[in-house]
Amino acid sequence: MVNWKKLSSALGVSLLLAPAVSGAPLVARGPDDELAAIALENAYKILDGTLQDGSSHTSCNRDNVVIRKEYGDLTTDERDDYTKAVKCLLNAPSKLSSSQYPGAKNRYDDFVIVHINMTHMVHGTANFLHWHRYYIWAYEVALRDECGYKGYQPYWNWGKYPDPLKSPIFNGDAHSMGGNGEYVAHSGQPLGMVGQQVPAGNGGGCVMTGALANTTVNVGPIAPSMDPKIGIPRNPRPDGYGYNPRCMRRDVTSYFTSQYLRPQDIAKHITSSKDQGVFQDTLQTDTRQAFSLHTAGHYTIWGDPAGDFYVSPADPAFWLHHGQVDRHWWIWQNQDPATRVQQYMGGTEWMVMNSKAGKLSDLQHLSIVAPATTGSIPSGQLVSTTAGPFCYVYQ
Ligand SMILES: *[C@@H]1O[C@H](CO)[C@@H](O)[C@H](O)[C@H]1NC(C)=O
Ligand SMILES: *[C@@H]1O[C@H](CO)[C@@H](O)[C@H](O)[C@H]1NC(C)=O
Ligand SMILES: [Cu+2]
Repeated sequence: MVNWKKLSSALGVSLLLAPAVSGAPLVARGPDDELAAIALENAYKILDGTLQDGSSHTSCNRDNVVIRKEYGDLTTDERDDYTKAVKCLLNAPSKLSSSQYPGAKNRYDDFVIVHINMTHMVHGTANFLHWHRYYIWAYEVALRDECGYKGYQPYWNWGKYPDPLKSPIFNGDAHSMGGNGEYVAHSGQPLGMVGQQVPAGNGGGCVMTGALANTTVNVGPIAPSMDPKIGIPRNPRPDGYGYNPRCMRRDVTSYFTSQYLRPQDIAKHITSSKDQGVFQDTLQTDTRQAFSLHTAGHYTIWGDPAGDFYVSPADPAFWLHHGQVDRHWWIWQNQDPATRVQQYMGGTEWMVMNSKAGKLSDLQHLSIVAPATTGSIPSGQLVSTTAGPFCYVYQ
């Protein structure tokens, strides 16, 4: 028998065993994976009732809890099932009014439009993580209930792929989420007010490879971040809801993964604060020294719509990135669930100083994409992934 413990310490890595119920042992790759293993252990203790997080876990238990996996840990058949379901949403009819939202051409667009509509109320606010957790779950529900998907929402572990173009997510093979865009000459773009710049890579054009090749984006742009000389057409309406069909573009590079999304960057962010307010602010705020994890993930994909603050969910890779944002929060929460899960801090409007403080009783809305069984739901029901409407953990 192989002595894994000896072997792994000889290799300079530590081996962590996940709880038996979750199946295969998890070989830790970095400090972020060790934190993830602690989170999973604590999440199971909560389900067993041997650890409390302040939520009541009425219907979720060890037998029915769902495991969300990393995209690269899915089999190629599972990846195909996922991209097939995404394409199904892209081809299903919209439920929105075509006079109010002329760009809503399919069910997938409904999700994009809800995000556009709520952008100012769900970013830089107390509910940023809660609302997006609910939003991603609603998308998973739609893939399953409306498109027959049998799996669960996968995520993109930022630290796992030093070069995202070699990852099963962006490598452009038939099982990927689509590859890089084709090369077009373009320049980098300054980002925000921090004096940093997104450098131009070898893409920038339409995504022509992988399962999601030739995806059409119908709404926006609203806050385009690509070089204007590429000539991406403007939306016919100032609110961005007009019909503006164009190819999905990407410019995927390792610029962000190589310096801001490494395992040690991820682990450092998780361990840097016990305070929900500090955690969510630093997750989203770029400084002169470093891009935040949230920003770095978005601009690793870049292009149009992924580089557009409002319209970014129109690139199907959005859900893998924000799945990881949700997982990152889950890992942080589950380092010490008793003190972290019920914390709620921050305002209710983006970039508005002294906007009304958020409360756990604030209702979170998903409009036309809310699952019929949940509707609008208070943030206090969205704090735990194994309480309220949720019953999942991350592996
Ligand atoms: C957009 O926001 C307004 C105001 O909050 C709301 O009444 C409307 O239903 C929203 N539309 C969609 C499609 O979510
Ligand atoms: C994408 O569209 C191009 C041009 O219309 C076509 O040649 C190509 O076969 C399409 N690729 C896929 C995977 O659908
Ligand atoms: Cu968002």
